Amino acid sequence: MSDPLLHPHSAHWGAFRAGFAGDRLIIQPHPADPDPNGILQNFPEALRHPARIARPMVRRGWLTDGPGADRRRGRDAYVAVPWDEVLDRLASELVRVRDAAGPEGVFGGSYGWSSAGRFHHAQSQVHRFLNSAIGGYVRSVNSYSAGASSVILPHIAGTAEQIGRHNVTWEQVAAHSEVVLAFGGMALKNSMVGGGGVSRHIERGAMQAAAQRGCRFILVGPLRDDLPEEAGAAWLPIIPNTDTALMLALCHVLLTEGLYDRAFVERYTAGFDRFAAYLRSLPCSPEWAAGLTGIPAEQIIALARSLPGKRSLITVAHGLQRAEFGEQPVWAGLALAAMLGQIGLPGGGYNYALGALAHTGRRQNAVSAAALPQGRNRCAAFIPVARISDMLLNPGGAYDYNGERRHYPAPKLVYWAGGNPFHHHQDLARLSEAFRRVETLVVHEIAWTATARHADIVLPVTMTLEREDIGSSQTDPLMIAMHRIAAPYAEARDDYTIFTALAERLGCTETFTEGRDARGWLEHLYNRTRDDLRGKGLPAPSFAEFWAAGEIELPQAEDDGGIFRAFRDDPAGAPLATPSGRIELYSEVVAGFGYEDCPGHPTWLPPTDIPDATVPLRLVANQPATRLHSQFDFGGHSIAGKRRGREVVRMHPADAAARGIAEGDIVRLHNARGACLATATLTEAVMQGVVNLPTGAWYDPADPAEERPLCVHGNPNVLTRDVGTSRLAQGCTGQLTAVEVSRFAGNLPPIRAFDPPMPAAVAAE
Ligand SMILES: Nc1nc2c(c(=O)[nH]1)N[C@H]1C(S)=C(S)[C@@H](COP(=O)(O)OP(=O)(O)OC[C@H]3O[C@@H](n4cnc5c(=O)[nH]c(N)nc54)[C@H](O)[C@@H]3O)O[C@H]1N2
Ligand SMILES: Nc1nc2c(c(=O)[nH]1)N[C@H]1C(S)=C(S)[C@@H](COP(=O)(O)OP(=O)(O)OC[C@H]3O[C@@H](n4cnc5c(=O)[nH]c(N)nc54)[C@H](O)[C@@H]3O)O[C@H]1N2
Ligand SMILES: [Mo]
Repeated sequence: MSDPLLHPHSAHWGAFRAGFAGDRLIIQPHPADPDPNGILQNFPEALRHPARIARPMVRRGWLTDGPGADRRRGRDAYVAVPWDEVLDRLASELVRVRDAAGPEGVFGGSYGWSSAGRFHHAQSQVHRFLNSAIGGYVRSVNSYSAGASSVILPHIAGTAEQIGRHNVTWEQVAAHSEVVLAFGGMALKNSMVGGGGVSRHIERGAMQAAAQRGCRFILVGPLRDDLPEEAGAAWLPIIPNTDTALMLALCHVLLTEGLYDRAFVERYTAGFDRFAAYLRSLPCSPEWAAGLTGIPAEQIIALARSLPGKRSLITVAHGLQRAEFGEQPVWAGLALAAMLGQIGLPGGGYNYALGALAHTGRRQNAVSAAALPQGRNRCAAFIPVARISDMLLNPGGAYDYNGERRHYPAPKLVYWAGGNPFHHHQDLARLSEAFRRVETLVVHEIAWTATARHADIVLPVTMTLEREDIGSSQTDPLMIAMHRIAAPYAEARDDYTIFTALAERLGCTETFTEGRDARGWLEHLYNRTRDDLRGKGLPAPSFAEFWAAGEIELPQAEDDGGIFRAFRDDPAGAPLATPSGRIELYSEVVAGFGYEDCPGHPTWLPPTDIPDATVPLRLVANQPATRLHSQFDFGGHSIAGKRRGREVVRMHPADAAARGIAEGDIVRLHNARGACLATATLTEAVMQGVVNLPTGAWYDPADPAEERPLCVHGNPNVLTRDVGTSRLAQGCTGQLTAVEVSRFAGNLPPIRAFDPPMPAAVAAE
């Protein structure tokens, strides 16, 4: 370490070194990072921000009336309770629920990104604890990221993991791609982030190198900046949620003009005839698609004709499938790539979600990454992750999922550590209502998120800088020894310390801790990687050496193209794990489910959540550039991106003019589900008819007593719909919805998102 003041650490948004100059926290990106991420600069102000939770707190209503449904959740006062007492109370409550209902009584899905350290990873900790203490918990499956794709892709090609993360690499793009047709783009703001950490941000350089070599990038999407300037992309603005129509029209041109790769289709796909019959019968002509997408027919034809015979790569962003019928663009994009015949070639074919995260487009490590074992969950019950409100509001209710008719479980207690449902979920007024139905809500948090403000028991946890850990992911070549940089805030404890204390009270200490303290676990987790290194005959430093060095470089596997390359090279020997062993352009299995909202081949399904006279604009609620989701929204970098204290909504100057909105005005975004305030900025980087308000501003209800309160800070999830993508996947559809935007003329309500809730003693009765 060159600077003795600075110590190694890592976050999902980058590896770095940190330390104090006096009482000022200094954060320096890892010296090997060619393109460091500004999000790192959220740390200095966040560390000791008053939004941090200082001590254990119990909601007054729960303390006085005990567990049970309670309409005061979300607007109640909190009482500070000493650690020992709060742990005793929580332990008895867990015993009560376990005895009454067993593991089915606890919802422990606890979706969320937590922090980068692999040992203190809160979601792994809570799962391990619930498995040890209760024998399991009701879990959630899939993700908000890839809700639709993770269910459809295995039916038609391979797992989302295989198609998204072990496929075409940035090295291949830089060296081989001739055309990259990027649906939803590959915004650098997104690939800046990777779970477990990222030491080198390589995407900008790779796209620049490809463009300089002559590769043509085409961005299909509503926002011009979804590809970096370095890509020199041509922008094809498209009406959101109409990409499937464009893809089908491109396929139609390839089909009717005989431009598609017949040999590839015959050898590597199944069901082409049925798909082709559909293309012809609708017909999915360029003129038809022009009417839906807003892209002129001549442009569609020219684009289709420009693709064959080149090393083309089709990418489809996660964002496209986080919408109504989100399965379709994922499948139609694959069909288009199949007809172009480049799948499995270096830099060519189909890469779902390339550039969505820093994990994609990279080589895999040749040794295992650190991960905390979670134990065994004996409870079979689960929900698709984005059906949380449905489950809580409708316990026992029936729903469809991936060919099954299922029923929602009926948990009594909900335990959340490392996630923020008031960030990630849709229709937040409905989510509030859902959380009011549970008997007990327990939340471990760093800071007073809206989720914590709904909880009955709020336990303050350390943030990453306040503890030691190991930063590691399956695609990053550096494993980081995350040194402790600062002392814990106030009474905050590590999640592991909290769960250990609960395990003692529940009589499962040995199962949960296996006799190790945190340092002991770090060494244990590290030794797995070390054994792999030894097994490969590579230098394998001891834990003490690793810790002193601050990092270790891991060997990476060959850039082998993953399952598509293997399949192309040897279709009989390395078939895909689909029923036909091929890319399925028609799926008997999916067709057999009989879902009208996800038929047996890529299909144009007209979206229903579309503009009308009252909500004439399309809202794109995408990932924020200045933070990871809601994490450290109160940090300096995130705050600097706001204006007048509110999140910024971008809109086209013509849409603003039509509404009398000027640059910097406070506006109200509204629809039938709710409303929020934001500060308007006018830009032609957003296509006309679209407004862009990213996620992540902390939910800040003006009056939490109202049924559908106004969020004064700019959280778009008060507007989005809580509806699944289809009966197949039931994925999150939060990316898009229809809204109106109006100039806000009233008195500006104050922003209180980052003020801690009032202590009970001084709260108004
Ligand atoms: N409208 C709309 N909504 C979306 C999306 C969208 O595109 N549009 N995108 C969705 C996507 S892809 C995702 S992945 C989700 C993300 O949703 P989340 O993953 O829930 O969002 P985060 O803000 O990362 O939440 C992590 C929480 O963990 C806390 N935390 C961090 N470290 C620790 C720790 O060590 N211990 C504990 N106990 N807590 C910790 C943080 O303070 C934070 O509150 O949002 C989804 N929501
Ligand atoms: N800085 C930062 N980076 C992040 C995150 C973060 O919170 N902050 N979150 C991380 C996570 S967990 C994930 S899963 C990934 C998410 O990766 P994505 O889901 O791909 O990211 P988004 O920014 O939500 O969406 C990408 C783009 O899709 C475009 N889009 C939306 N709808 C449509 C459509 O109908 N058609 C077309 N053609 N384009 C459309 C939008 O313009 C949007 O900017 O990002 C990761 N990276
Ligand atoms: Mo995500």
